[in-house]
Amino acid sequence: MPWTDDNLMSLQSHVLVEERHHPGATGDFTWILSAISLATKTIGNKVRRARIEDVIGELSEHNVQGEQQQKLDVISNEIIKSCLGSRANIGALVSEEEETPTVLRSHDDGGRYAVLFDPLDGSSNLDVSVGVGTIFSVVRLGDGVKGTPENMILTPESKQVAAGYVLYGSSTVFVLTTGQGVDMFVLDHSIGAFVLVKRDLMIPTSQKIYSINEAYVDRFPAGYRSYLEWAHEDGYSSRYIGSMVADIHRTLLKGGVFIYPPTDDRPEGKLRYLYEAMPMSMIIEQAGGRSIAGNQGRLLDIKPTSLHERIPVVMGSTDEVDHVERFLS
Ligand code: AHM
Ligand code: MG
Repeated sequence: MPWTDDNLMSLQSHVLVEERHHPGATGDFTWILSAISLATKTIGNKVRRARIEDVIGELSEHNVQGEQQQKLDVISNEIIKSCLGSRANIGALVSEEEETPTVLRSHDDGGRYAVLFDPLDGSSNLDVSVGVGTIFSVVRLGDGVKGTPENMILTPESKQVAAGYVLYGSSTVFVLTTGQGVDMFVLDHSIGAFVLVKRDLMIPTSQKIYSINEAYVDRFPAGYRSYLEWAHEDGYSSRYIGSMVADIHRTLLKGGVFIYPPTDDRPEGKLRYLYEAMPMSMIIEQAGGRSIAGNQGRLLDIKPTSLHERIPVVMGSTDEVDHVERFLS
């Protein structure tokens, strides 16, 4: 029976169907995404029970970025590593929370992919039950590229081939791109599966909404301040949750622009290239939007030189990104 919008389709079966359309497909994605699906269901369960299990709050440790780690950051990181660690085609796991990648196997031993992830983005919002999320990126490692895992991931021969996020909000939403558009799934708790709710999601081309931490305005470069003045006069509305996954999810569905600029104290911005900016840019572009690194042009054209690099971010509806860019150039 051909697929229609009325068919019930799980994340796993959706990926299997997509792979069938690619001659030579090896089932790699099915294998990796089923592990991500298991990990995020487990993390979602922890997030919902966090108060009850008393895992809200900070640890005494700081992560590699010097930021205070939350208990659930560490728990989520371990859950992802334990679910993905057994997948035979993954060579390395790279987490925002850890300084060095976890190397699982060499390319020669079948480790053809690296999975990069921010296990629990926005975790400082957990104690007030605001939506938080997991962001991930799947990178196909370049054939024959040798060296440290860092070199193998950052070399131009290695390519991001899939990206997604899971938002633990009023519903648990899985948004995925494998480079053929963006699909959205929602966790049906009664059957324990992510089910497809929307194929080929497209971001509206314009919407007068900006999403930025405006309290830092005095520390932004002049172009961002001028943009905000223009947007005030032009009747824009502001929406900022302070949890990137939730802010991007709203931007994807409703349109607008999400901005995290450089500031005087953080000249590179706050968001991490590999774990936040790169996967979200792929999703936004696949949904027909734009993503730029402030005044440095298309974000995905910039090649990072280290794993934990930060980058300014302007992404969302094409017209809205164009407006911001006008003031930055
Ligand atoms: P985190 O990875 O430490 O949670 O930080 C990233 C979060 C993003 O979710 C969010 O967009 C941003 O920090 C908010 O930062 P700010 O509080 O400076 O506005
Ligand atoms: Mg984060």
